[in-house]
Amino acid sequence: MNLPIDLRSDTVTKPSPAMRQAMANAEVGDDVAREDPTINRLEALCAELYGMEASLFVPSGSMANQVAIKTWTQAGDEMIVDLNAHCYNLESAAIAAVSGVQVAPVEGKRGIMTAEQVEARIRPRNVHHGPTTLIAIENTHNRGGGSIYPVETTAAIGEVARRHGIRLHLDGARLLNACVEKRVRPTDYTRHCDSATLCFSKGLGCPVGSVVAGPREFIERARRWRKVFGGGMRQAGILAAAAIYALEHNVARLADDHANARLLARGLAEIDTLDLNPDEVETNMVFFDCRRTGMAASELKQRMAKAGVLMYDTAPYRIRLVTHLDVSREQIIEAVGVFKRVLMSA
Ligand code: TLP
Repeated sequence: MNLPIDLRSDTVTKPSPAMRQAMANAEVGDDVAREDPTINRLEALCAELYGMEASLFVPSGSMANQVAIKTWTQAGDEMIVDLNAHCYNLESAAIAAVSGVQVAPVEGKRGIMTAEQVEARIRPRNVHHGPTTLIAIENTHNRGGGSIYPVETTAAIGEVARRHGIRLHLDGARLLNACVEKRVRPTDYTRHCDSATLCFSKGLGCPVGSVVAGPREFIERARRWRKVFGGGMRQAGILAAAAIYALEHNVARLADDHANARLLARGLAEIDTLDLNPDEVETNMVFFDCRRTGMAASELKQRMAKAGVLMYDTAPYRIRLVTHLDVSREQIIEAVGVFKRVLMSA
């Protein structure tokens, strides 16, 4: 069998030969001078995909989020996010370090906040508070289990944001997973948002790259912050070519990753000591609780790695597995077999 089976993240995917060919053939120029035709094409394509005026190519999903937060806010503002949001928990405290913004966390269900929860967290405008100027949602929600924001909830939060004169940012690192699964268009979500991101280096299989999209004037200011952050790239059209290739070839197949995640979850649910509900698997992520194995997540992770299956522990007894275009259905079946062998010999 093909070991190791790497289920740590969809970020581990490597560019395919065809993607590398597209990269090799890319026309390039100096993107800081806006002379890279392939980046210009990608930014136009993504603006259209999201129904926004403009978009900006950046090196990472973290930079996409943090450039957006920096551009929408002033130091001393407050922003509302889910308690488990990536931009709050997994971007090196950049909201504080880079924007000087205070987070008002809301405990969403599987990462999904309701409009009522969000509205209740908006600060009244008086001298005791930093003004709430931004709300950020994440779709799909990573720590929420790869969960999908309902379109109606997105619309309801958008309505609250507009009514209060607050901006709504969407961390859409995996928005296309949600769209493929729910058979909706990206614009069904993004039309309720002021800005939105998309990552190419996750399930779409690119080596590097994300975009942030929004109104033209916002993107102009974001372009300056990208330069401040050191994200002004030069002949990066070779990276944009990979992203264009991914948009053309790797979107519909995200459904295969979701089917593999469901298969994996059903297999793991047969193991008595693993706690998970396969019905909660919505996209390409499977989380389970391993307390009843008698092992901490870090120990189970190590044992599984020795047996050839790689995964991440995300809490003392919580493990995450992610399916992606570099793992086949056969490897998923094999991974379940490895789990059974490791846990039966434990
Ligand atoms: N997520 C990574 C790790 O950081 C945990 C992963 O393996 O899932 N938004 C969301 C929803 C993300 O999941 C990630 C990456 C990012 C933003 C940041 O993207 P990068 O890693 O490109 O900075």
